Amino acid sequence: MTAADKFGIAFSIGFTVALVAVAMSFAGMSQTTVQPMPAPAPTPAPAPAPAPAMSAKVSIPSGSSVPGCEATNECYKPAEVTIGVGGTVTWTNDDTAAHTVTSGSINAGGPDGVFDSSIFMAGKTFEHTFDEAGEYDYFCIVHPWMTGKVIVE
Ligand SMILES: [Cu+2]
Repeated sequence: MTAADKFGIAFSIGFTVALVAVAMSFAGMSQTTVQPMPAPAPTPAPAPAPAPAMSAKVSIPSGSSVPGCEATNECYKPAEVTIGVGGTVTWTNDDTAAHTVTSGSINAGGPDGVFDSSIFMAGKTFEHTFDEAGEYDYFCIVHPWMTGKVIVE
């Protein structure tokens, strides 16, 4: 084997090693240059439930002193309101007769003492602030077919 042969073998081995090194470095590079997965589209945050109103108005409509309004649940309008804790409901007597807004149920023990307007006249208002969550039935002592409900949440 001549010196040139030895050189050729050495060169060939060296060249192969260099090729492998280059290939490995490419492989390494290809790993380090992999593009990160695109970030998933942000999921929109669920919309928070709308906060309940902190006040509501209820009318005692004309004619509610005569039975009949209960057929369509319109003795108080609206007959059911929802407010947040700490909210206030204002009732206005839009009838010509006197009425009450009395908490409780005429079919379940009558007045429960949570609130009571006592009799208030045409054109007057009564309001009550609700500091605890719950469902509050009420009625009119004078005209017990008149019923309504306040939901506090
Ligand atoms: Cu009444």
